[in-house]
Amino acid sequence: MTQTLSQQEEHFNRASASLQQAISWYASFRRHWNYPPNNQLQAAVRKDLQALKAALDKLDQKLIRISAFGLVSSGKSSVINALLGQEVLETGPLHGITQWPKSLRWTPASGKVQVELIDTPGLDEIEGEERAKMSRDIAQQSDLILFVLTGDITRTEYQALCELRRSQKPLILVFNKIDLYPDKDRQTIYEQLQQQNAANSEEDLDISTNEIVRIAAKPQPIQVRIEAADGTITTQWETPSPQIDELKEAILNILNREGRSLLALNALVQARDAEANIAKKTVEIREEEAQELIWKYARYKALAVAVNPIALLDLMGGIVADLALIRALARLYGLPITNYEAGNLWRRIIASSGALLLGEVGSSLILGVGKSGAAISGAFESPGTFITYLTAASLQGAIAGYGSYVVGRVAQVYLEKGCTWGPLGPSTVIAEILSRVDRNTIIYRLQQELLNS
Ligand SMILES: Nc1nc2c(ncn2[C@@H]2O[C@H](COP(=O)(O)OP(=O)(O)OP(=O)(O)O)[C@@H](O)[C@H]2O)c(=O)[nH]1
Ligand SMILES: [Mg+2]
Repeated sequence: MTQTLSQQEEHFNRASASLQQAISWYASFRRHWNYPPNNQLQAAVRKDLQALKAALDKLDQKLIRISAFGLVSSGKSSVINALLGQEVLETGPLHGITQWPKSLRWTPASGKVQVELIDTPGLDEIEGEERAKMSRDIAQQSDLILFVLTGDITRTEYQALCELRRSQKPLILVFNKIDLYPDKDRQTIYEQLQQQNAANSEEDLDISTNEIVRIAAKPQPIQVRIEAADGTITTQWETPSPQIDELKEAILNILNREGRSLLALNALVQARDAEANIAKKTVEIREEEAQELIWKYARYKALAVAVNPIALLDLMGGIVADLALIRALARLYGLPITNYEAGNLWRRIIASSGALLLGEVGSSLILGVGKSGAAISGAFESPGTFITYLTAASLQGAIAGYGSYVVGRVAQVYLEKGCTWGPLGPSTVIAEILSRVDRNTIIYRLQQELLNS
């Protein structure tokens, strides 16, 4: 338990540190964001920057979001009222009482975290895509999902549940209105779910018995017979008190066991998504400038390599040019990148693209020597040797330029996807790039341009 607690603490602190870093990073990112100033870009990422801040605020406040989903009239609002211990939300037998998501604060008995309970409209209330999007958004922002059902699970519920399951959030299946089916125990419910699973071969819900709770959030009044001392019998309607303990216990268990880690994880996921969005929009909006930049560096490098007769200088100059290109791209995107990071990125690009860029290095040496040889033997003395020189030089230049082009494209995608330095490694990026880039065309283009210049 202590172990878990300290682990939770560690997750929490790491998440907090990571989010703080991201925010200070993007704060300066915004200040340096004038390359030249781009209002369109600033407007495009404003929401993501806010999301980043909101994620940190939520983490700081130790605020856990629990949302209730289910079909209309399954008792979602009643469940939240029962947890709060007061009738705050409107409930009723008519379909569609709750029309918009509503959130309420709840301080559970443990008092360690604050909870925000989110009530949602019935999943079958709002139509189609809009419904799906709303529940996806809310689920995405939640740390724990309560799925409220009554008795047998319907096909619509099953599908909605599968979709919510995909959000990878902890989930509790809340079987409400148990006063109407008191004999159905947890095991029976579980077995019925298994049958549904078997009938739906495409997707497996993978629910365990301890994710199932049985409650009566707002039991119907029952008729009570009262026998007076004189023997007269009267009947009276009495409303039993809600049975909500199983759910409270399940929630508290989850909060104690993994509340802080859940918080940390969700904050990180939100931050990652926000950062990925920022990077994506930045790259999109800067695409044309980036293309120009990459092309410019590729051309310079190709030209420099082609005219320079010394092989070793080719290589060194090439590396310097690639590093400069990586830095220029990072600057264009407003991503802080140090020399060290640029060097690292370059090395990783070279390592991952292996054969391709080794070809550049290899040809640089071979052709470079050929070029040097041609230079020494007086390439400019006869038109024949000069043409040999020019062909070797332009081919080598083209390959070098192509290398730059690849480095540029890879760096571009890497800066976009890897700016969160997430799990997406450069090898994946390389494969992606190389599947898109037509090597021959670029070499051809560079060669043509060199020969024409
Ligand atoms: N018998 C019984 N009825 C319940 C229970 N909980 C809620 N109800 C009734 O079910 C009906 C719907 O409850 P709500 O809480 O409004 O359901 P909801 O899911 O929020 O419904 P919408 O907002 O319309 O989607 C109301 O008439 C409640 O009184 C329960 O535990 N037992
Ligand atoms: Mg409701």
